[in-house]
Amino acid sequence: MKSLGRHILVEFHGCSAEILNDVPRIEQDMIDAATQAGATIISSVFHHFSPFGVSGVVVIQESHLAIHTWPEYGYAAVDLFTCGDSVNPWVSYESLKTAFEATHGSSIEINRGQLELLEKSETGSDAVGSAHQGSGQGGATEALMPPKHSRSVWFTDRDENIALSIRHKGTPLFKEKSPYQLVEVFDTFKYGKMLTVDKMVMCSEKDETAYHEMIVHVPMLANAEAQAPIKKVLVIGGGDGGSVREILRHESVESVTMVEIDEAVVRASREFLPSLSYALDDPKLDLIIGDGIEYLRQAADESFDCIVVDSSDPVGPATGLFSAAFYQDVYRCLSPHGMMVAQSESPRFNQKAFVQLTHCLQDIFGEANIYTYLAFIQTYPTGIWSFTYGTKNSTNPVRSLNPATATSFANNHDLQYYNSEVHTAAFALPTFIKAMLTRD
Ligand code: SPD
Repeated sequence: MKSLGRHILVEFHGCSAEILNDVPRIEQDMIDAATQAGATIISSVFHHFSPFGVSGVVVIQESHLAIHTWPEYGYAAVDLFTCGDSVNPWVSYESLKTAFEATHGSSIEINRGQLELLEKSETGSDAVGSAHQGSGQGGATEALMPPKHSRSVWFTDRDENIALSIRHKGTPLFKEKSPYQLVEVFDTFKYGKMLTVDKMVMCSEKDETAYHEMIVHVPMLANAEAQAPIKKVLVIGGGDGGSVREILRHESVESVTMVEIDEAVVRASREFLPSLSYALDDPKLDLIIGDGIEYLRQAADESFDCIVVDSSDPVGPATGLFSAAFYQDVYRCLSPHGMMVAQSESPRFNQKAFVQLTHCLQDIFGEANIYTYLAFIQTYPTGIWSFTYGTKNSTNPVRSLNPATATSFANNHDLQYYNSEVHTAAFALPTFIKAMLTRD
């Protein structure tokens, strides 16, 4: 029976759950399956769904390949729709079955647009000129505009209710399952190279300055004119090097110790984020690959003037960096004039961690010695991010600022986010955030 198209509806069962949740991989598998079948790729759009699943379409000159996956069931529903004789959809079927490691697949084929049931309008096809290769019309559009493959692949940082998606170029530049987490680097369209761990954004080339300038210069400049200079700094986490880069701008600093648990983060950053990681080669830095919690447990009392907790989010290896035991060690290891700062998550995206960490620090440092401040981080879900400053010397981080010193520091170092006005304003909390932090 002659028809305009062949539509194969495919069920793949027993597939690898990991593959079925991997957007760039599925996109590549679908593109490969189309190419192997003899199709010409025009465009692809792929999305990740929360908490699991991928949907996507590869538009081909001869129609389309579409997919939706349920990794939790090891199941993928695939549509293979082709027009004309130049493409064999069964080649795509076999290719995808292998790529998804399916234990079995089933399918039905439907003829779409059966010619004996159709009546062809002469005016329509001649006037418009069909670019649809399989329709047999050829056409002016096709001759003048050869198809160009455009991709639309998105990284999504999300929980069950909120997500932030960033479009990237598809295949990760770096992908490694370290003993601690999945470390990846993506090449994004708007934010340059972007480092992620366990599918959460850590930093990107184009907006990392907001995070690193704010986590470092707020505490450092608040204490810049204190009687005892800040000489010894400890960074927990921070394997990309951004925090160390900012700390080393301060001339009083004599040494920085950084304890990063995951050498894969350091390696990925050295290779793909050189504008941050160059600081990791500074002679003032002692870079330790190890467990920051254990390091502090064994560190001497009062051994650091400033401790920066540049952690990832409170899942996996960073969970302990949100605990009271860890911050008791932070307090103990600070010199009498010392202070600390921690990234304390998003008040909206991770309200529980934000509130719990603030209260935990208040219990350890005293409520009057803990200050929350905010910054806009465009690549983090909700865009609004918090830092928590704790002082052992009762320095108020707003009143102690010398605006002239902060201004000339920001200008001299060509800072992109921090300035003296931002420093002061960052401590002004919206009412709903103050309310979150109010203790019963
Ligand atoms: N979801 C992002 C939490 C912040 C993690 N720290 C980023 C590391 C940058 N040095």
